[in-house]
Amino acid sequence: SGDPEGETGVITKTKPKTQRPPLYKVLLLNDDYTPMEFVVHVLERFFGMSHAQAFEIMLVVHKKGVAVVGVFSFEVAETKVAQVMDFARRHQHPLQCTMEKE
Ligand code: TYC
Repeated sequence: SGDPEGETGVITKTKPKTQRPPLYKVLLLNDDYTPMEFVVHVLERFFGMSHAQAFEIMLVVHKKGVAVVGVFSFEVAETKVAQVMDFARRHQHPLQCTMEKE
């Protein structure tokens, strides 16, 4: 009694858990028809990549079938997916972009 740390003399600290929002991966999928240059343009335009970076990631998708192109909050990820899907549709390319919880 009279011991705020209990009777053992061992001090235990409780760390307040800071709440972080969940993050979402935005994925780009390969297909046989979307031109490589169009995909590079999408990565530059919507994901702020340099031309070299965009070309590199485009080749990863082309060879492996899918790649993570960015990690964002739910709202930003949702917006990126919608922007890419709309841009691809307007240009009549079958490019697919999706998101998944990290
Ligand atoms: N496979 C396409 C082609 O050969 C290029 C491509 C790359 C398409 C990445 C989609 O997400 C993609 N023209």
